[in-house]
Amino acid sequence: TKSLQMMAVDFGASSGRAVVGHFDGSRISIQEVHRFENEPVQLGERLHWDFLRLFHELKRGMMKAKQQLGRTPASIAVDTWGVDYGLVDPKGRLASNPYHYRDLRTELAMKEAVQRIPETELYARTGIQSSSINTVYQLFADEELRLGQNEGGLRMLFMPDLFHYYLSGTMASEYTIASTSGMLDAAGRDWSRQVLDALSIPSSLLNPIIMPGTRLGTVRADICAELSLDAMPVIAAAGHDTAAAVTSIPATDSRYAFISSGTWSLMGIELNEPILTERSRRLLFSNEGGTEGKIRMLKNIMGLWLLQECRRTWAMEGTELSFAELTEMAQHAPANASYVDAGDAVFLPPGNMPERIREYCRATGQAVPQSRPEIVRCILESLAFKYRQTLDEIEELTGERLERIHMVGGGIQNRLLCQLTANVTGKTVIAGPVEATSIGNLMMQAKAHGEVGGLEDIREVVRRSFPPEMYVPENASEWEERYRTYERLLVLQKTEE
Ligand code: LFR
Repeated sequence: TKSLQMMAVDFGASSGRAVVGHFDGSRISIQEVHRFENEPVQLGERLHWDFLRLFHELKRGMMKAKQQLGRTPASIAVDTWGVDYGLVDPKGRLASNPYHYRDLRTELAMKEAVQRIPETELYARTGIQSSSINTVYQLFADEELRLGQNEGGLRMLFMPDLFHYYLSGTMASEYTIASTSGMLDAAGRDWSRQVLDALSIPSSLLNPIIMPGTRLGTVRADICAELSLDAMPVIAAAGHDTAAAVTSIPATDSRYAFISSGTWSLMGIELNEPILTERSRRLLFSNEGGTEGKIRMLKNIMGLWLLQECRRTWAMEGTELSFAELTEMAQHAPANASYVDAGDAVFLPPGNMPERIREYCRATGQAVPQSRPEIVRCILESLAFKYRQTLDEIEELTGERLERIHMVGGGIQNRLLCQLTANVTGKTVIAGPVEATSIGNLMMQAKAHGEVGGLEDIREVVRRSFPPEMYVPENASEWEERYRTYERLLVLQKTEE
């Protein structure tokens, strides 16, 4: 059989990577060729992504991929985090540098927007939980654009679409990334007229929705010349990183929940149709778009962001600690007795995370974790407890018992977190692959090349290629008891109607 050598570029909220993948028709292997930091830039009052630098890193990745393979890859696709976008003018110029979803300008806008269209209706249509990061609130916050009804003729491109545009010259909105916006009709899988109209968001900004696995065109001639590449197809694989990760979950049936673990933890299940009930809204579940028209019903949990931010604060205080060192510290921390709600939006903005965690514990009448090991332990246990809560909620919403948890993504390198997750949920955790997002990206390209069939075939390839690691629950009854305490303290008042 023919061997396909492709490349994927995955931009995460804290780092990015370019990989090459070899697919021989049965197995896929991947090799990282370039890795880089993705650090946001505070410019004046606003928090931005450094798009130009990121585009530069993309090109460096392409150059290194060619060097590694000794020839131009068979195709390229980009995936990124959700919700953010760039605006492009009629001449194709970037009208402004993309904002970071953690920028605070949307907070007021969100309050104003829900005066125009109630959150209940927004949810019933889009299936997306209300959050200040959502594209819909970011666009609503852009008064000039909204009130001027886009007289400048700008086009809005989500981050993966923006990279693809500057690579290929083709403008399109890939379904999985567009589904994070809060502006798609979840069931109809297209832009929601009602939402756009209610918020006066100009539809002239928008591009047609295309499904994952669509070929967009080829890399522009000037970029090929710059990087000495041959003509190379650009494919909209699964533009949303989480959608790409879920595509490559090595599951054999549907009785599992997934956790895509990185800066965020996205926990959920795959469905054929969205759940748009008042209960799922109150429980803060989103219905995002998956590959093959599937729905990813999931909850956004703060994830390793809590730890990344503590690490950044401690580095500024003069102590540089690796994630391995942080976890090692937590292993030997005194028994933990305090928890935070790892779904709480108070943890969204950057800055002084250790103090905010202490403050949360204080305000909820718990012991206040003082030392660094105690804080790290509190974070990891709080994440595991949040996963347990989310699992119970998914079972409630679907009326079905889940058997396993598939954890994928960089966060599974934290083995303590995987084991805690098994302990607190009482379910077997199947961890892997670490590079699920890049693998999902590559396999969707292979699909576009006609070299693999549907989602089931893709998952079989992943199972064959990357044997996962298993975590079996330990000390179940002790953890069950501790979970009951957490539940009384942080769950029950919030979720009971
Ligand atoms: C994960 C992710 C989440 C999205 C968040 C913000 O990287 O894409 O799915 O909710 O980033 O965009």
